[in-house]
Amino acid sequence: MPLEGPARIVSELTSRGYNAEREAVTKLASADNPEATLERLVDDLPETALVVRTDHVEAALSAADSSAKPPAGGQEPPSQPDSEDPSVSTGESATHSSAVEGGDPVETKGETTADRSVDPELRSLEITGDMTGESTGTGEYSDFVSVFRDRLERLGSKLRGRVNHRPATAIQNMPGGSEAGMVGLVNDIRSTASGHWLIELEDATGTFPWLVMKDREYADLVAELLCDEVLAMEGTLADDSGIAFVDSMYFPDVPRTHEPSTADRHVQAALISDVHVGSQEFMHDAWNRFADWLHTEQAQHVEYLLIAGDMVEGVGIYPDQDEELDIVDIYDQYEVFNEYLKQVPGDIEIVMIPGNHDAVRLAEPQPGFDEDLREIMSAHDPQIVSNPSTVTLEGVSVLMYHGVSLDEVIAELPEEKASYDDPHKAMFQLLKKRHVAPQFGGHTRLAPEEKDHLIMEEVPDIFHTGHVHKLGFGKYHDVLAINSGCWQAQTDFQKSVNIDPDAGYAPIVDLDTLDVTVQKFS
Ligand code: D5M
Ligand code: FE
Ligand code: ZN
Repeated sequence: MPLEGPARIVSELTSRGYNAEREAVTKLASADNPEATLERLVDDLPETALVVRTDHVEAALSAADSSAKPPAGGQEPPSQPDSEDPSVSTGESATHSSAVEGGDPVETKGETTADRSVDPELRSLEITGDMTGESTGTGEYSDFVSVFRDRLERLGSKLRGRVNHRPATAIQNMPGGSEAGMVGLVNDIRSTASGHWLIELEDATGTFPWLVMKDREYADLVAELLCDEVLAMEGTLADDSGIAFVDSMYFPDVPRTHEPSTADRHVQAALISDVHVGSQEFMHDAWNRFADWLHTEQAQHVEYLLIAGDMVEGVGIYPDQDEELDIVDIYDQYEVFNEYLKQVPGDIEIVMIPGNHDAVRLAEPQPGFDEDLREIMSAHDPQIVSNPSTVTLEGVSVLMYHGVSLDEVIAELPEEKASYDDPHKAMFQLLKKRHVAPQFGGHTRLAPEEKDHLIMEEVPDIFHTGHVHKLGFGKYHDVLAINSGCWQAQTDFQKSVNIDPDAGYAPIVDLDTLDVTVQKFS
């Protein structure tokens, strides 16, 4: 196959040390013989040239022998190292010239645009909540105390105005039969012999038990509770003041009046995650098609690309994972990931956070990649920030979180409230709790810090997660929740537990309307 996809042309040019104007790439892609044109162009480029411009392509085109036939080619992806060769080292891939052979057919011809004019002046991108370099944790027990104290303080402040609350120890001393209220962390959830629910709330002074009667309207909400989340309860004290009967329950929640912000112009963001480069199941063909599509007219308004973790497959993440590794060295995995990233148009702004497969600490919050990894992934000068972080694109705030806690929410809550098939519903629960990872101690590891970085202090306009490898989106009190699928086909483990991943999709959000369209590349 000829070198026809714009992404492959970009890859080939960068592998030879050149950047290229978008229009130049488009012109090359639509040449009769892009391969020969590229060779001629590179031969004729002035020695000092760093950027391939349209006029360079035009000169090469007019000189080219238009009768040259493209060579027959295989089906292998081009500029990337052969995915079936585990010994590949990515440092070499940069000088690989196989980009001119092979390549799968992507129908971008005729769709490409010569005038994808992007005005960088119109853009704005602001990061908040990036804790990279700000970790205060010493690993001491006292840090766990302070992170939970901070959680209770800050999420509690969203509830204290709504209930007439008292400290746990004061409630114990109130006369039996009085009305009481409390703001606390859920310490324990138990069912009683008679089918009622006993919920122990904890605050800075101690704990107090609250009883939800099984026939009360609030009983249904008990199924949504997770340990360590912050909520408020109101109710009536029993005669001996040793317990209270719950009349109402309040969550920090997203106010119903929340009105999301939107961009002032028609501009789009592609939201993806879980690329898993280095896995045998990484879908390079789908990625190539995605990257090619980004160069087309149809994608001309996509100016931002957000990647919510699991760039690479990593090593030693799960037992027996190495049997499915294509690239065994973690740094090589990032090198190859960077090659794939290079296929993305150079004028798209990229923001990325790490996930549980990435080479940063597993405990959340996870700081952004270290200097060595940033260096490796420098192709696009991406914004590399912590998991979680908020990025505000032209006024639209996007809370990015990898999503490990979603496994927990899905495991603990009933099917209709959270499931792998509807991952956004699990995200709704996190929004309601105003915390990306409420429950401590299961899948989700929490780094002891002075501050709880996992609280949703502000309501985001968009909440973007990944991790569960399922695509799903929906609105909760007007917040758009998107879980973005993956680029990894089903693994043996996923087969064994019946997880059927949504691989090779890119949800695209209109930042001016918050509408979503899904592009399929698999
Ligand atoms: O996670 C992808 C999804 O699959 C996520 O829901 C966890 C689950 N998963 C995948 N492999 C395992 C193993 N070995 N044990 C438990 N859960 C697993 P990802 O972060 O991409 O691995
Ligand atoms: Fe993943
Ligand atoms: Zn993950």
